Amino acid sequence: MMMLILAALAQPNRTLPASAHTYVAYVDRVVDGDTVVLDIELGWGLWLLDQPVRLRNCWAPEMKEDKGPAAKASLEAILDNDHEADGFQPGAAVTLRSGTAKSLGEREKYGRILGDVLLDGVSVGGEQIRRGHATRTPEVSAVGPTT
Ligand SMILES: [Ca+2]
Repeated sequence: MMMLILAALAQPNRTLPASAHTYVAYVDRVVDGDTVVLDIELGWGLWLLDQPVRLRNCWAPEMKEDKGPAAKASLEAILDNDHEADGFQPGAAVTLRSGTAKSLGEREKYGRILGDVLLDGVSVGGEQIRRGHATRTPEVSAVGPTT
């Protein structure tokens, strides 16, 4: 990855794609109602493992807040890889979508990737909002590309 990052820095005027990047990823665990840890498959046998991903445009209460644990449980229920077995099972395959050219490489204030996570084509963050465990946050505090 470092080589890729250095190559990107050496070409500051390169044209960024207009469309989002889309990756296959697998759910490792749920951190809270709006953050998951994913193993992201980049292609060519390359992986980004254990990446905290903040669901874009979705805000759920912190774990220390009253409604935090319920929001986490809801996201675990959505992303559970085995609904027959008790508790949360990791490994569900999801689609991770980056931003468009304007927001490519977008990360939020704690350095987490900001992305859209889709399960069977449905936005996981949107589902959290529909279930009443999160609110939409177009103003989520992004700090822009880390490069
Ligand atoms: Ca289960």
